[in-house]
Parts: sequence; structure tokens; C-alpha cells
Amino acid sequence: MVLHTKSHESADPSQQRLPVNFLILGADRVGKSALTVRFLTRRFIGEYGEIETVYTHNVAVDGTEVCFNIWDSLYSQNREGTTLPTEQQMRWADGFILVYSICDRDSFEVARRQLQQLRRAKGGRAPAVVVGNKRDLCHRRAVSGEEGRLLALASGCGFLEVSAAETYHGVLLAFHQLLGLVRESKTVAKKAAGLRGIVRSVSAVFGGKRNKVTLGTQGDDACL
Ligand SMILES: Nc1nc2c(ncn2[C@@H]2O[C@H](COP(=O)(O)OP(=O)(O)O)[C@@H](O)[C@H]2O)c(=O)[nH]1
Ligand SMILES: [Mg+2]
Repeated sequence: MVLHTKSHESADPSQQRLPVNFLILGADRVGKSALTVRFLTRRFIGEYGEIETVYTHNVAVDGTEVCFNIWDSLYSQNREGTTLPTEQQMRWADGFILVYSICDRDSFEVARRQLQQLRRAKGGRAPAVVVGNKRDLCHRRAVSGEEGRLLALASGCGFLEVSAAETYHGVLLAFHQLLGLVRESKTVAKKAAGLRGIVRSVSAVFGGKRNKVTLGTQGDDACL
């Protein structure tokens, strides 16, 4: 079940609006809901239940009203043993946060597999940030910071280690890092679309001229 919830509405209707869809991925109990709720409310509650939710949250960032749609997913395995993300989720999302717990090596492997799935489906184009959560449990660390950083680097993603339990700042940085990557990719896509438009117009003009020349030649031939 996916619930939809809304946080505060835009205060200034004249402000530029940017909607972004973020999908939060990762194994069970790594802190996906904790990270999401921390970003939305600045609070850490402790227990979050097993509810899949899409939150909507409007925030002003650098003069733009950013409308964050955040899908806090549930980790599940289908009969073939393949895990999320689903086709529908991948089509929906502009950006991905892949969460693992630094004290759970299996969860790191899940994040690695989900990242591979993502890259296979969307190529290098999908903006993503790998997040190692539960940094406050350093004494139980099972995944080094280097490993996390290397995984992210190899897949062209951002990387951060955070503690949803202890601080808001790291969580905020992770969401904003992803926002930066999504904005970048939207600008590149817009430029590419603009360029394709120019190429289409130019080829229409020259294509038209070429037709005219051909017709003219035929006309000349007809005069002879
Ligand atoms: N120590 C610690 N516990 C955390 C942290 N983030 C989440 N948790 C705990 O980990 C458990 C699973 O968190 P939850 O957000 O429900 O995980 P999800 O299944 O990935 O959504 C809960 O008991 C949380 O209180 C963290 O940064 N540090
Ligand atoms: Mg959850």
C-alpha cells in the first residue's frame, strides 16, 4: 500500500517551482523511513512501522520552490528473487537514494545489487546518492567508509555517511546533494532537447531547400 501525505504548501505563488521525485531504496531496517522523516520533520522518532509512503514536501531552495515527492519504499523480494526497484518506481523517480547500514554488510550488498539494477535499467543517467546510515554505531561497523565511497565512485553517484538518529545536517546534505544531481541532469536533458529542436529546424530548412533545388532542376529539365 502506498500512502500519500503532504507537508507545507508553497507560500509564494510567484516563485519558480521545481517538482522532483526521489525514491528511497535499501534493505529492511537500514533507516530509509528514519532518513525520510528526519528530512521532512527534522525529528527522529525511533520506530516507523512497515508503511510504504509517498510524501510531498515544499521547500524554498536558492529562490526556487522545490516540491519534493519522496517515495519511502519497502524492501521486498519477488518469486524470482529479484528485488526492488520496480519498473514503475524507476520510471517515476528522477533521483535515487540507496541506503545501507554501516553495521550490516548484507545491507551493503543489497544496495550494490539495487545500484546495478538501476544502472542496467537507466544507464549512467540516473542521479543517485549512496548513503551509509547509522554512523553513530561506529563500534559495530561492518562496512568501511572507503568501501562505500568506492561503490559510489564506480557508479558515478554521490556518497555520504550519516546518522539519522543523531543529526539532521547529514541527512539534509544527502537530499540536497541528490537535488543538485537531479537539477544538473534536468538542465542537460533540456539542453539536449533544445539542440535536437535546432537540428530538426535546420534540417527542415535545408531539406526544404534541397527539395526546391531538385524541383527547380526538374523544372529546368522540363523547359529544355
Ligand atoms: N542507531 C541508529 N538507529 C537507527 C538509525 N536510523 C534508523 N535507526 C533504527 O533502525 C531501525 C529501522 O529503521 P527504519 O527507518 O524503520 O528502517 P527501514 O526499514 O529501512 O525504513 C529503527 O529501529 C530505527 O530506530 C541511525 O542512524 N542510528
Ligand atoms: Mg521503512
